[in-house]
Amino acid sequence: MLLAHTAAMTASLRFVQMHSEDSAALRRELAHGLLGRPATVSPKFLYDALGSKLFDAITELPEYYPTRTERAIFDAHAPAIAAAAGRGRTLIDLGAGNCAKAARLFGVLAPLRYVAVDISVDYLRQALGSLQRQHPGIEMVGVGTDFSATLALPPEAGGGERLVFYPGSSIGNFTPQEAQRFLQQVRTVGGAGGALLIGVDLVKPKAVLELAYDDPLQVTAAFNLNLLRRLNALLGCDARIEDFGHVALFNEAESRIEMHLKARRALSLRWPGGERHLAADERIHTENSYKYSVGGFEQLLRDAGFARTTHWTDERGWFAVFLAS
Ligand code: AVJ
Repeated sequence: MLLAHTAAMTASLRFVQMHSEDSAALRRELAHGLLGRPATVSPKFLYDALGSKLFDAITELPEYYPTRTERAIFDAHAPAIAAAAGRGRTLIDLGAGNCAKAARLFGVLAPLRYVAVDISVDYLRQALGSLQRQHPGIEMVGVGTDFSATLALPPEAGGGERLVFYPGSSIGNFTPQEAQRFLQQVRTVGGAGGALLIGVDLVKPKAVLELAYDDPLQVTAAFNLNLLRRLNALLGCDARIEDFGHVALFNEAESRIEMHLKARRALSLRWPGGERHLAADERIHTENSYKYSVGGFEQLLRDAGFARTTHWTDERGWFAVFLAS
């Protein structure tokens, strides 16, 4: 009896891997970026097993305010957010990772189905497995796909009224133009009656921003420098960590934090089939993290076709959670 019951409860957990990583394409992408002026490496390469752990450590730093500020907003306004977002929907979690942020909202949102989307389905297996045991009444689907290029979901994601959840201000990695395109795709995926619940980091004094991305413990420096290990592993490059320094600066004209890896001396990066010379102090641009005003992000949502928007923020106005439909 107990066994049969358990089997029935775990029957609603499925996994779908949509894209599988093509290592030749990744090598081409990395070489192309290194040969650019300036040299670039996409921030998506920050998140291997070690990089994901370093990012988790960043979220614990006193200087890195976004994660805990967003959590405080969700905690303070959970009933209002749930009332506006609607209960009993299909909750689609973009960049779900360990699924913890969405799980905290299960109580108030009471989703019928939870669709966790991340780049690797393997990363989702463990988190969804234990989550399903805690919430046997929620149908769960893990989807492995790189949604940063194009957002498309498999039929397993199911229908129903969809609430797309995109927390953490990951939208900041897109340029505003890319962000608008992405939000249009979210609107399409959400369908008629769909809604978006999204966390957005706001503009604030430069010193606060720069400390959040260049912490004294140097965890963010390690997170950034880890890209060199990725270059070596994926491209067969010969980068030496000790030859580079971490740079984080707020570009006010573009309203974005930029991360760079700066060569401490003139050097050449070599890999099978390619080479890139860097002068002393020349930089590899590794990440943009755009910061919005409330009005600026509302405009972006409208431009993407969302008619109705609401938002919640913290006392300092450092971070905002938007609901758009
Ligand atoms: C995961 C993209 C939201 O931009 O704040 C943290 C990544 N980079 N510290 C951010 C990041 C350096 C983070 N996002």
